[in-house]
Amino acid sequence: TQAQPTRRGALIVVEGLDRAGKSSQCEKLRDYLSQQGSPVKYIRFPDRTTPIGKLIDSYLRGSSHQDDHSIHLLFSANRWEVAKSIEEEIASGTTVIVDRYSYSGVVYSAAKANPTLSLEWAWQPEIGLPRPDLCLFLGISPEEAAKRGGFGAERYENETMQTRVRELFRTIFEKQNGVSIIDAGKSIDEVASEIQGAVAGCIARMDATAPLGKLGP
Ligand code: Z5A
Ligand code: MG
Repeated sequence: TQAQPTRRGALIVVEGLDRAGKSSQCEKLRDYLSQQGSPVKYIRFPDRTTPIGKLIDSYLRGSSHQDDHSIHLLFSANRWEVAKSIEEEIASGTTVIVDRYSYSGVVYSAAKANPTLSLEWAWQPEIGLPRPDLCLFLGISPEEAAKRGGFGAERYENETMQTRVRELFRTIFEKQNGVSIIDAGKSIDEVASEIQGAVAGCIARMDATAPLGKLGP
C-alpha cells in the first residue's frame, strides 16, 4: 500500500490597522495550533533581519531616505525572498501564519498619494506570490487604537497616513473574496477565539490535492 500524501498546510495572513493586535494574535494562534499538534510557523513582514529587511528598517525608523517606488519594491522583494520557503513549508504540511502581507504592501505605498504610485501600480510586483488560503482583517476604530498607546516614532505612524490607510484597506477588501473581517476592538481572548474558529474551518478544508494558489492581477 502507498503512503497517504501529506495534507498540505494552510497559508493564513493576518492584516489590519496599526495597533489592531496583529502580532499578539499571530503569536496566540501559533501557540494554539501547536498545542493542537498542528505543525505551524509564524513569519512577519517586513522581515527586518535580511539584507533587504535592514534597508526597510532603516527607512521606517527615518534614518535613511528612499524614493516611494523604490521602497515599495523593496517591501515586495522582502516577500519574494521567502516565497519559495513558504511554498515548501506548506507542501510539507506546515501551516504558515503571516503577520502583514501584500495588502499592507499596496495600501501603505498608495496612501502616500504619490501621483505615479497607484494601488494598481503597487499590486504588480505582488503577482505570483503565494496566495493566502485565508486572510483575516483586524479592524479597529481610531478611538480604540488610541487607547492602546499613542503613535510610535516610525515613518507611517501619523494621523494623515493612518486615515488614508484605513480608507484604502476598505477599498481593497470590499472586492476581495476569502477575507474574514474581525472586530479587533474586543478583548485579546475574544478576538483570539474568533480567529481560531475561522482558522479551524480553513485548515479542515485543506487537502493534499488542492495546491497553494498564486496571487493574480
Ligand atoms: N509596511 C509597508 O509599508 N509595506 C509592506 O509591504 C509591509 C509593511 C509588510 C511596520 O510594520 C510598517 O511597515 C507598518 C506598515 C509598513 N507601518 N505602520 N504604521 P510592522 O508590522 O512592523 O508594525 P508593528 O510595529 O507590528 O505595529 P502594529 O502593526 O501597529 O501592531 P500590531 O501588531 O497590530 O499590534 P500588537 O503589537 O499586537 O498590539 C499593539 C498593542 O496593543 C500592544 O500593547 C498589545 O498588548 C495591545 N493589544 C493587542 N490586542 C489588544 C486587545 N484586544 N485589547 C487591548 N489591547 C490589545
Ligand atoms: Mg505588529
